[in-house]
Amino acid sequence: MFTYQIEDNVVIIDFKTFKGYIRVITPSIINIADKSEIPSFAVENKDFPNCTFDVIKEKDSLLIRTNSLIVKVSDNFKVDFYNLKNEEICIDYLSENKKHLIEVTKKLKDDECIYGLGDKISFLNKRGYDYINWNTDDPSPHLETYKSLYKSIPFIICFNKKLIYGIFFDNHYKTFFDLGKTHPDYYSFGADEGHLNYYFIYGNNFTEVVKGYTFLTGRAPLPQLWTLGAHQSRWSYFTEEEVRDIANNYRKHQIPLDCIHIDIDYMDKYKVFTISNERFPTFKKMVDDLNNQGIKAVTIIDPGVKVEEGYGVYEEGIKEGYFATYGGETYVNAVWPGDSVFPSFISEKVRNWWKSKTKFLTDLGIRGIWDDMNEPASFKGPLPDDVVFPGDDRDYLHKEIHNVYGHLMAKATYDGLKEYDKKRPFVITRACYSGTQKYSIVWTGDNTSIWTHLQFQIPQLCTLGISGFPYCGTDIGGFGGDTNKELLIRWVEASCFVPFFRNHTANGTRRQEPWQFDDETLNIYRKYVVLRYSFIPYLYDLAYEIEKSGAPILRPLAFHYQDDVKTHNLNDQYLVGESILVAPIVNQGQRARMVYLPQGEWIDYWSKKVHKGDQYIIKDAPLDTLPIFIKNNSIIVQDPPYDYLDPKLRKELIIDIYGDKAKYYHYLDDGESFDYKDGKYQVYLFEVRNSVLTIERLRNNNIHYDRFIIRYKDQEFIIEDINTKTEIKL
Ligand code: MIG
Repeated sequence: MFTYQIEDNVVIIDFKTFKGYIRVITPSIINIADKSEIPSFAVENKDFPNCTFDVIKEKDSLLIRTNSLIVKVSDNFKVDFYNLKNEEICIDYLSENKKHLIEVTKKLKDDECIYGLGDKISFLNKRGYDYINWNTDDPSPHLETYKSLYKSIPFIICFNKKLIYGIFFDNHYKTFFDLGKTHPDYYSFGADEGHLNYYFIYGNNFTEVVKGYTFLTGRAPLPQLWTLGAHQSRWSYFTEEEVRDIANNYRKHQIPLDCIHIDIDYMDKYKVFTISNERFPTFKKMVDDLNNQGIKAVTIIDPGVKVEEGYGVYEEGIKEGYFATYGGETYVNAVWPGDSVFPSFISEKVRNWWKSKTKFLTDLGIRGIWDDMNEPASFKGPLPDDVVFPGDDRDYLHKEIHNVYGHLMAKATYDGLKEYDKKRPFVITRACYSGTQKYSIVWTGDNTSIWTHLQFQIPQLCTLGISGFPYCGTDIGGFGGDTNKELLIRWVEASCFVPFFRNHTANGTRRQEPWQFDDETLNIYRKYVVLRYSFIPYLYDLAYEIEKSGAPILRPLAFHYQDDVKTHNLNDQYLVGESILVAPIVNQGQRARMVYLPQGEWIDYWSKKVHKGDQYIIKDAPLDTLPIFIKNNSIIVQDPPYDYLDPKLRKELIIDIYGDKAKYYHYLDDGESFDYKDGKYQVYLFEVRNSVLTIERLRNNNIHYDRFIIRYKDQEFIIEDINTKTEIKL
């Protein structure tokens, strides 16, 4: 039998041979650990407010009771969770045959689903599969059989139609999740190094669990408005002329565009923070000209620094001891520049140095940085586990920081852009850990131009969203291999609402800019980019919401309809916020599909036909049609058409009313600076009731539109945005 003591919000339990620590973070978030202070890369802010709880000693167990949970602790550190009605939420199973040094096994209910784990290629429900978190760059086509991808996000959400909770296993060594594969009634997670350190996150619904997880690991900050626009990329646009040509073609074909990404070949011999003068003789002028066309430029940066005498970045790093070492020598592996060395981002000194380097790019007008290869990837075999990364306090081994290498690089990049670009930093990273969302958005790495990858985009992006990464996207059209007309069209349609919208493809593949096929492709491509731009205010409102609740932009249907089991395994539809349901075509040759409409009423965006929910319908979807449904009794805000997203041009807003009773908050700010943190933003309340629309500014300041265009049934009204509560008879 054990003894215990309470210190602030921690119950320390002495099991004689070891101690267990149960920290009550909030009434519904409990931390279970084998040590009192465990450093974390994900949970940066540990100043949790005090929270009251009772501890009751029973015969064989200890009950910790909060306002929403009962935690029951028994011998051998068995920890069970009950709600206040004494229903089992999550029950430990003390397994005799553990596979890992640290391992926790929990019971699964019959109808329980498991979502989560970030970018892994799979359907939404991962029950029955096992995974490994070890950031991996594997260039062959990613399939369901993959155990690891680029990202490590050791967070799962377990739910059935009544109960829901999350588990965040904050261990950044290699971690293992067996989600009912070995035994159908149990799941387990573990590691062979680091600590037992997990958080149990309870909630009444998905929203609360994701809110709890992002309360711990942080929320993706509000992005600049333009980053939600369309991006075009290719590995690579090799010359200045090629980049200009892309911009001109977009403008010529009247397809909105906000950003061009410049891949590795802009550098001189792949040396980071250099420019090839041969291929980009007037790089800055090119970037300025793009800016004048309303197009931002983003450059890729890899962590590997070329070994070359006389190359400043290399020489400085060597002189200061900033690179990883092995056997006392600087560790060398090969990446794009050939022999390369790896900055030790675990050191703040190194991060500050890297941060200072980003000025080279911002001085050239670059507005965002794309961090690639930061698993870290290497061409001459993986880095040995015991490569040393010098830190400020001690040395760290590769196996310890592998999964946070991308996280730390992204953080340094974020700090650089914040200081030199001065706007809300736009960083894109391939590798990351839980919590990286505070610094960077993500894309899913090297997918392939195959229908399977278009199909997986939906569960993959929905999963990233509920795992803390709302700003995510895949390479539209597919990266590896040649795309084709139909695949590209369906990919653009399926991505119409995807937060990070970028067409990108690999070196040597068929070109896939919108005009590379025929007029039909061009027209449909344009139709969906234009449509996306019209929904930008709605997406930006969701972005504002993310800072407050962590609720993602793309949501699996179970997010809002957990009590409806028909949503639990729905992998080919998603919600955008609460009011838009999208059901893309993700199969070749398909021209109609079944759509599940959950409870309520849903209005076909194209035909305006009203459908009852709680049923499956068949929707025709010729090549140019993306099935979109709007939840009845919603207000959808939209923009008039723009070629690019300049917040200064935004003078009018479209208020599109569906149904007769709706309430909607709309957010407006300068779209780029941090001024909103000082209160420089507006929130409007739009409300429809009894055939009257009320418009009200909730904040007393001078931030506003010039006019509103109101659409209701077949009517359209234009009214001025005035600073008093206005009532409009519909
Ligand atoms: O080894 O920079 O995922 O988006 O185009 C390939 C070239 C390196 C991998 C990235 C991809 C990028 C490519 N990079």
